[in-house]
Amino acid sequence: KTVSIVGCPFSGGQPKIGVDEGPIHLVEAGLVNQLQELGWNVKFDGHHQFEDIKYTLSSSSATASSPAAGTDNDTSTTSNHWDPPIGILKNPRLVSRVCEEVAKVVSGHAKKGELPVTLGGDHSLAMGTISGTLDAHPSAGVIWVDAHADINTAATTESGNIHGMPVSFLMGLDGNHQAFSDYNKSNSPSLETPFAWIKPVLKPSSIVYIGLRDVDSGEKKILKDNGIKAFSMHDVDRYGIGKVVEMALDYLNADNTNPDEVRPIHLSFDVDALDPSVAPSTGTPVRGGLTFREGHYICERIWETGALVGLDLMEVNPSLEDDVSVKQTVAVGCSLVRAALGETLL
Ligand code: DIR
Ligand code: MN
Ligand code: MN
Ligand code: MN
Repeated sequence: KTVSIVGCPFSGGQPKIGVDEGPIHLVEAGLVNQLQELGWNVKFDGHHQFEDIKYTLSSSSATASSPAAGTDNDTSTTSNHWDPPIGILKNPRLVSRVCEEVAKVVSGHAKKGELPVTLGGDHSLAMGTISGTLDAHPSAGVIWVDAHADINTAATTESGNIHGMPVSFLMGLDGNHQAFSDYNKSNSPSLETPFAWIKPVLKPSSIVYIGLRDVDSGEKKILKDNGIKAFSMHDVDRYGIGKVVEMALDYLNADNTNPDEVRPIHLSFDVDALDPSVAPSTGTPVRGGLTFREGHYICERIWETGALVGLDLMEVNPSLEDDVSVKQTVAVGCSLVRAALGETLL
């Protein structure tokens, strides 16, 4: 059994610098050794730098139009002159190309029978990881653990931050196509959406959410209209985490295309699903989240199914909050990964 660590120091899907250091801190905290101690053969040959992508984009930018400054006033990231916003989507070309590369890397590992563990970096990366998983395991279902639904389209996003949108692209939702064709109607030259490479591989019935508590009104409508299964923190309170995870697994397995085997599962874990008292160093903390044990229970129970084929651990930002908080958040990140990879309490 081999796990491949896919380190993705990338922050382009949101405006706060530092989330790109998440994977570096997770590895420096000893994650590779910890997984070896669990009996895994661990492949890790350094973090992906994506420099070639930035270079290609910046050197082909002679035709790019007016350099647009970032519109956030609370943050430090402004958009690159070679990747101006499309509508209000920030860093669209960079995010898209990075995810395209991540998709190839993840799919390559998965097809060799390895378990890809992607360390973010911001959650826009899941466009890559889930595209990669579904390329290798087309019948896989997704469990998305997050405070947020990350399903805004280009038509509904209020922030323009693509880490709030990956699920909509994976599903090929109409709002994205509509927004790009509207954009092209009012802009010349018109441009092809840089997201054209993403195949709409994720059916609305192939994902289930756990931990939601900060969902935009446009996203609520998308979840309703598409009949997407979601367990909010309200449901965690009502049923307890044990029942919620069973319902989530039953839901995905009821839709299994091959009823003779357990359905493969990709777990995409945004560390902000945890309560900020447990994981403070993250870009968009929301009160009222999962406890330390609830987060770990989800990982342990999914491991127990034997069906895990892909794992993401996203949005650890070591530049936010004090040193103690950073240590705590990095440690809980490592410990969630261990729990998903078979660490037991007894
Ligand atoms: C918000 C926040 N729904 C957005 N999303 C976050 O920007 O679309 N996702 N923080 O992780
Ligand atoms: Mn650092
Ligand atoms: Mn997220
Ligand atoms: Mn989130």
